Amino acid sequence: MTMKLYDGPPAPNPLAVRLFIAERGGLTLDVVAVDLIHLANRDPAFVAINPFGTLPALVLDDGTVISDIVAVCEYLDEIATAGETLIGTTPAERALTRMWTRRVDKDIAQRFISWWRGSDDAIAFYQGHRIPEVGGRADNRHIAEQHLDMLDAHLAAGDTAHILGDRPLLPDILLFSFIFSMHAVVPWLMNPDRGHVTAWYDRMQARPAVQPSTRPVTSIPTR
Ligand SMILES: N[C@@H](CCC(=O)N[C@@H](CS)C(=O)NCC(=O)O)C(=O)O
Repeated sequence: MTMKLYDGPPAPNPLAVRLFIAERGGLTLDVVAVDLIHLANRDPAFVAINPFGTLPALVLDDGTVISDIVAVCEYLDEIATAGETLIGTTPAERALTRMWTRRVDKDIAQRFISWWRGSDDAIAFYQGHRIPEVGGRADNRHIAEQHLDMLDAHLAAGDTAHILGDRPLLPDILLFSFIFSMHAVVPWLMNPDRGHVTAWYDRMQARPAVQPSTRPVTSIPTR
């Protein structure tokens, strides 16, 4: 029996995990695609697996369920049998990765996701499943934009291709996946005035792992 990843293309959280797996290498998983567009993830059969009803969810050989993408990625990073860590090799590297992962997730990605969840389209889509996030939309946008500006300044100051150096790590993968999946419905997200963020996004998009990760797969073999 191998681990099973319950996946939900084309949404941002599942994409982040697929892209992480592709960039990390050294992992073997079965992938079960759940029809998120028709909210099959809210059916009793899936809620019995992940009581939160969200995707993705990683089910380990002993039945343990991990359903938060940062926890899933950190777990996979530790068990991979080849490739290079995307978290860090020293305590300081790991601390910086976790610091930036938390920043880009909490202050950028979750802010624009909350902004979108307050839109009429999202409210209609999630009706009965998620509490509509109609309050604080302007603040969510403001905070996301402020932190995108700070990321732009960080990329400019560091003169590095990615958030923590020349290689994309978990914070790059997480933020890229969210922007890639959502920028069409969050029109203020990719402001050309943030030239360093735009250049970073383009570099991420050009990576060979991106295109295959955006398509549904049924298994992810060892590399
Ligand atoms: N904290 C969870 C959030 C996962 C999440 O919200 N996934 C979205 C897809 S991007 C989802 O399942 N949406 C469908 C729903 O809530 O019914 C994680 O990190 O994996």
